[in-house]
Amino acid sequence: MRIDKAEVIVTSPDRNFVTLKLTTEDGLTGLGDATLNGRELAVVAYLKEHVVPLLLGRDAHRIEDTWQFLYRSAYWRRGPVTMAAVAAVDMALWDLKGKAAGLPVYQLLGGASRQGLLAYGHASGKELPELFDSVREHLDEGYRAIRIQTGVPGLKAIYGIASQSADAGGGEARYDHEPARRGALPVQEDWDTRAYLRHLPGVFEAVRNEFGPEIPLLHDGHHRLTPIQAAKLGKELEPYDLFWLEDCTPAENQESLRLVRQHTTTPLAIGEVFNTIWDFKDLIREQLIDYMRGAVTHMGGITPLKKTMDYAAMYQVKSGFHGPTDISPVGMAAQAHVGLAIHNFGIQEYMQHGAKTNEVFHQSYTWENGLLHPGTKPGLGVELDVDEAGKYPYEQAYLPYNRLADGTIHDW
Ligand code: CS2
Ligand code: MG
Repeated sequence: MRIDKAEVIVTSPDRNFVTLKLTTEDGLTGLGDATLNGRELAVVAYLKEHVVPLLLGRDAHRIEDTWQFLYRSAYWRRGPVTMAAVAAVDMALWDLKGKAAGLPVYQLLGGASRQGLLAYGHASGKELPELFDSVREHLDEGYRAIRIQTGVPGLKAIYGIASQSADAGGGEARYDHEPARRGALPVQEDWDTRAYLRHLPGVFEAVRNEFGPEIPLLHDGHHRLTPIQAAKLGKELEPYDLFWLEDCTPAENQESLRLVRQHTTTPLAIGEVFNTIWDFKDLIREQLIDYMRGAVTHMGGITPLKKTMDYAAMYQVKSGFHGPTDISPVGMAAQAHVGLAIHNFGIQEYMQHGAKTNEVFHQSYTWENGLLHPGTKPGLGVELDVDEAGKYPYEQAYLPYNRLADGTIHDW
């Protein structure tokens, strides 16, 4: 099954997406997501200039060999750009193998371990009434688990508040559809950790009072706290029984989570900015996290994501794959196949894509009764309408950045 053609398709319906499309000599096509939010064109160049020439004529069946070839022959390993490019090839090859076998990819990964994937949605509000409405909206949409993000008094614009319009100046585009803002330069947001730490526990108390003790609630700290601040927050949130506290502190230094673990039993989820199993090695081996947040697109594909989850299973660490809108429908489908097959599945983030995106990417994954299912079509189950994609050329967009009141740059 020789690879005959390799195309890098860039489109920007509701946001920028980069997709690799492989075509074999027998006309089979495979898709892979290579979207790296705010740095998309770097991956396009990596693919077009360096990877595509290596793929033509290769046997598409040799997934593991191709993965090892791309990872090791580059000499320069790891990192978000490299691993997004490798991921796209890996996903496209699994898509091709599924189509050649006439089976959905999860069947090639060992078959289904459950009926469907528990998924969580993003509820948010600048203040409580808006937040409660957003929670109700998500319950009405069938979500059985909900992430809670709240505004903080005194801060104009912070991560994750849907109603906060994209340009913070009252423009139309909703924030929850896309944290990256179209424009020539990134937008600055402000941050105050002490104000956030004072405010958040009260918000969770109010949400529990309003919606009761059962519903799984999640929160994304978005990498903004020091280890001791994260420990304090985790402890103060314990009465509200969170499903997880995510990215409570930047985790380049994996051992910094030891301090957090010492002080709190609030479950911890980390890993959406990680790119290889090595980034998780100590966190998992030392039981410093409970959920692995890697995304198939940023972890190098289905092959390494499955291996990392097999390693995590030894330590009873479960999956919590990253699933915002900057993971394309191809990436979302790929990680749904992995999620359905692995035993140590925990939960799947599921931020729904916009209408234009769904015109470009025709998915077969389903969302019913709060469960996501990748569908039973051969391969990954997603097709890309190239003509439709052609209507939406790339638009420069950046993720915001943070400065503290004294002007210091801070994690966004
Ligand atoms: C977030 C993302 O969904 C999440 O958990 O951390 O929205 C993240 O900000 C974006 O993916 C960045 O591109
Ligand atoms: Mg996150």
